[in-house]
Amino acid sequence: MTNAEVAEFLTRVGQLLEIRGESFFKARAYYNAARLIGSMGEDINRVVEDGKLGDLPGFGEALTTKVGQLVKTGHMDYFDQISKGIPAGLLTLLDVPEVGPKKAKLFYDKLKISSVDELEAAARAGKLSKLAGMGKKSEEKILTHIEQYHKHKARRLLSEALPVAERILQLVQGIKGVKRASLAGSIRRRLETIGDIDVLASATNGGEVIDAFAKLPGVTEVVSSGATKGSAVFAPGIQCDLRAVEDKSYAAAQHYFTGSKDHNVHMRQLAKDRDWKLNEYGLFQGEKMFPSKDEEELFKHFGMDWIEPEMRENTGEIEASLKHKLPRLIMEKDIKGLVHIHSNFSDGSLSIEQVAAEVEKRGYKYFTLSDHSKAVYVAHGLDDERQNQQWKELEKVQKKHPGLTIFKSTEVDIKKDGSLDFSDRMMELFDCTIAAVHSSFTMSTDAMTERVIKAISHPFVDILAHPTGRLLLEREPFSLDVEKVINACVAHDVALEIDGHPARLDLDWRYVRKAKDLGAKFVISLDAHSPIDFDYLPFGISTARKGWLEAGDVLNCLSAEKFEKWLSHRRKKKSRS
Ligand code: DGT
Ligand code: CA
Ligand code: CA
Repeated sequence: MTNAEVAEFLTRVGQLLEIRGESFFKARAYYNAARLIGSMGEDINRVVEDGKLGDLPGFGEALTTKVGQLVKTGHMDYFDQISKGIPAGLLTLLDVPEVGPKKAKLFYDKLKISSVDELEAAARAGKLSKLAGMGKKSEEKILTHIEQYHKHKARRLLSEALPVAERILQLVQGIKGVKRASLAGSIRRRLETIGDIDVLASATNGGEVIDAFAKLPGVTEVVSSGATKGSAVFAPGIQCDLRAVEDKSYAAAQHYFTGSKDHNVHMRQLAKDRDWKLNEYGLFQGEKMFPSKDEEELFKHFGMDWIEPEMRENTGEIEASLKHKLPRLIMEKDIKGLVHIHSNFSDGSLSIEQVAAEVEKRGYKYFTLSDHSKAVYVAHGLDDERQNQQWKELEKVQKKHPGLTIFKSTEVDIKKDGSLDFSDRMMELFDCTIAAVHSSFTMSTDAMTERVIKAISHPFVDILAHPTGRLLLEREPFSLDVEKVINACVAHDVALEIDGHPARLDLDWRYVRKAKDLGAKFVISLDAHSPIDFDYLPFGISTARKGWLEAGDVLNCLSAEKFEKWLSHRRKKKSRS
C-alpha cells in the first residue's frame, strides 16, 4: 500500500469510530496517524520493514499493531470488527462533500438512511431540514453536493490512479507470453482525472494473458474476462481494462486505445481521405496492411511526426504534426528551481532549513519561500512581525546553503475587494510575490474577475497562484472570466501559476493552451506543504505539456540569475512608473 492509501484507510477507521458514537479522542488518533503517514517523506512500507512504526509520534502499542497489519497484509481485523453492523452504504455518505461522520450518523439514527440515493430522496422530500441542526439551506446544499458526487464518483485523481497503473503495467509485463505492454487511454494522455486505467499488451496467447491478469495481486473483483479483453477492479477500487493483441497490431492498438476519441476520429478521417482504413488492428489499403513496428512508424505513413500522448486531444496537434510544427514539450529536467514552497512558519510541515535541504537534495538551484499571509489564519498566515522573523531565519539558512538561492516570497491573500494582505511597503520588500484567492469564492463572475484583476494590477505582484481555485472532484472553480484574467496577466507581465498539486492542477491545461497563445508566461509550482509534495512536479509538468508548453514558456526553467532578473526587472520598471 502507498502512504496515501494507508492514510485513506486510517481516515475511514476514524470516521467509522465517530459513526459508532465512540469518543472523538479515539477517532482522532487515527486521523492524526492518517495525516502523519499521508504527509511524511518516508515510504510507510519501509518504516514497517525497519520496525520503526512504533517510533512515529502518537503510535502506541495498539496502533502500531493495527497499522502494521494493514501495511503488511492490506487488511485490518480491527476495521472488520468496528464495521460490523454498519451498512456499507453508510460509509459512501461520507463521499458526499461536506457530509462528515456526525451528519451521517444523524441521518442513519433518525431516518435510517444508509445510501446516497436514500439521502437524496430524503432531501427532496424535505425530511432532512426537520432534523436538529439542519435547515432548508443545508438541505439544499446537500442536494448540490449529491449532484457533484454523482458527477465525480466514477473518476479518480491522476495522482491516485497513476501509481496503481504503473504497478499493474509492471505485473502485466511479467505475465508469461507478453511481448510488449504499455499504458493507454486517459492515463497515458495524463488527463487530470481518470475514469478507468487502460493497459495494452501484445502476445500470441491472449486468452491466457487475460486469465493471468484476472488473478493478479490487488484484484478485488473481475468484471469480465474474454479472449482479448479483460476488466478487473484493483484496490483501492480502480477499474482496469486490459487488451491483448497480436504484436503486428501493437502500434495501431496502442494508438487506438490511447485516444482521445476525438483524436482517433480525426485520424481515421485522414485515413479515409487517402482511401485507407485505420482501426485497432492496423492501417490498411484494401486487404493490405501497412506494417508499423511502433507508433512513430504508424504516424510516418501519414507523413506525420509522432505526437506526444498528452497532446492527443484533437486541439490542433494533427494539423501541427502534418506541418512538422509540433512544439518540443517541456520535460521535468528543464525545471531549474521550485516555486511556491511553504514552511512551518505557516502551514507547511518542514522548517526552512529542511526545505532547503530537500530542494538541494533534489538538485534544484533555487526556490521561493512562499508562506501564507495573515488573512489565511487557518494556515497560520504571517503578519508583518512574523514575516520579519521568517526573513531572519531565511537569511540564516541562506548562509548555510551558498549554492542555493532562496527567494523571499509570499503567497499573499487577495482580499474580497481585490486589495492585498500586505501593505505596499511590505510588498516591495519581497523578491517574488504570489497572489491568490483563499476565501469568498461565491461572487458573481464580474465581481470575481474585477477582484482578481485588481490584484494582478498591483505594481508588486509577480505571479497569480491557482487562478481558478478548483479542487478536482471536490470543488468547482470559482466563477471567473479566465480569458480576461489571462489578458490582464499578459498586460501586467504577471506569470500564471500551474499549481502542480494533483488536486488542483490549476490553471487547467485547456486554459494554459489559450494563455500561451495570448502570450502569457508561466511558473510550474509545487504548492508544497510537506516532503511528499515535492513529488508533485510530474503532475504540473503533464498539465503544462497538455497545454503545449515548451521550456521557454516557463519561468522556473530559467537559471537562478535569469529568474531573479525577471523579478527585479519588473520591480525597477514598476517602481519607476
Ligand atoms: P477515461 O477512462 O474516461 O478517463 O477516458 P479514456 O480516454 O481512457 O476512455 P476509455 O477508457 O473509455 O477508452 C480508452 C480509449 O479507447 C479512448 O481514449 C479511445 C479509445 N476508444 C474508446 N471508445 C472509442 C470509440 O468509440 N471510438 C474511438 N475512435 N475510440 C474509442
Ligand atoms: Ca480509460
Ligand atoms: Ca477503458
